Amino acid sequence: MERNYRFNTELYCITAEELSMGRSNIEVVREMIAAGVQIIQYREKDKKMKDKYSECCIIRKMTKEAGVTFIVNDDIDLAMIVQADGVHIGQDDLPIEKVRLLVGDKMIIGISTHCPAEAQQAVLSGADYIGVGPMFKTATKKDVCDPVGFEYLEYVAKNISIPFVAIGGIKINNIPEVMKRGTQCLAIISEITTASDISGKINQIRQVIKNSKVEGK
Ligand code: TZP
Ligand code: MG
Repeated sequence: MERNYRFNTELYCITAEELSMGRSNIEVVREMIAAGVQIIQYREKDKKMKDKYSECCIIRKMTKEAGVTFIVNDDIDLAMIVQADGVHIGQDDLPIEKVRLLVGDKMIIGISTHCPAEAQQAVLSGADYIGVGPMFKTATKKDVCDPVGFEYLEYVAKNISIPFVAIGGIKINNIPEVMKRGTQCLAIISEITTASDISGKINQIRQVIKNSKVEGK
């Protein structure tokens, strides 16, 4: 099933209002869109559902107008009701086959994975992409496990047929080592949301990604 989204992008941006230097999720998303980001995930652990709903309605409108893929983290109902392009779930959430029954054929389903067995299971279950991480220690996610190791990223790059994004503690200075392991797309939160100049930071990240690709050849 060919879903209507672009994964031929090297940067997957995720919101984190508590790490956004006083800016709202909406302001941060506006800057991400202005910088040309093609995939944005709404991730918000602390707000009430009705507030998440209001924000997602606005972000859905903004992303739709800009042709940006919009993914909602955790909340399948919220993703459906705001007509997001996709939902991102974790290993402890509903089984992907059941999520697919809810969201239908058109919606993207992404799932976080930490080892080869989880990646294989995600493919078998019909995930559209997987998250691979955390690559490094990160304070952004509260219940995070230890870094999964570059071997797992290399395993995914060699053996997994669906798109994947490396995530967790990715910063300007460690992008080259992650890119070297064969990832095409980086999911980054705090390095971008904490930047005083978000679009400047995104451009800098793009430049490092580009240079890493050249070095890796
Ligand atoms: N999943 C695995 S690590 C992580 C998530 C959501 C947090 C990534 O945030 P940061 O700030 O890029 O380390
Ligand atoms: Mg989750």
